Amino acid sequence: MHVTTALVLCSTIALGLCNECPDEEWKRLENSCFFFSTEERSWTSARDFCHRISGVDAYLVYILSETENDFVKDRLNTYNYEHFFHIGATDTGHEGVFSWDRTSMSLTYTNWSTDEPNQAGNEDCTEMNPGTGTWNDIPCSESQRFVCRMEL
Ligand SMILES: [Ca+2]
Ligand SMILES: [Ca+2]
Repeated sequence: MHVTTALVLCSTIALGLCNECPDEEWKRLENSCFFFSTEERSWTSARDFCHRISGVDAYLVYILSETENDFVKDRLNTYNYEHFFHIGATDTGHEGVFSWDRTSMSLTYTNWSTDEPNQAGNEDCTEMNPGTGTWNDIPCSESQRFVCRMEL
């Protein structure tokens, strides 16, 4: 079922019946659903895509714990694994202070690679290394695959 169709249906029936991810393209961890793209977009375009795909409340992935980071990393490994993926951390608002696209809140959990974030050139967005699960700041214009997340 198409994502939008599933969401429209869910919005019209009792809330408790919709306590599932939109479709098989979304992978579930506890009460969150994760979408792993196979296309590449800039960070900003990926963010907008995540907002649009849900129709309501999906964002570039935010990661709040090692468990969540491991879940995302393991999924990246099952999809493809030369590809690095955008995650939702950005410091466009305040250089050097990263926050999540979803909340605009500072990161409580981080898994930066050694010597990252390093703002090499002009790096205000963040990718995950699918092999290690570690993060690196990169230019927001870089085209990458990406991960969206929504709450149930
Ligand atoms: Ca930066
Ligand atoms: Ca960097």
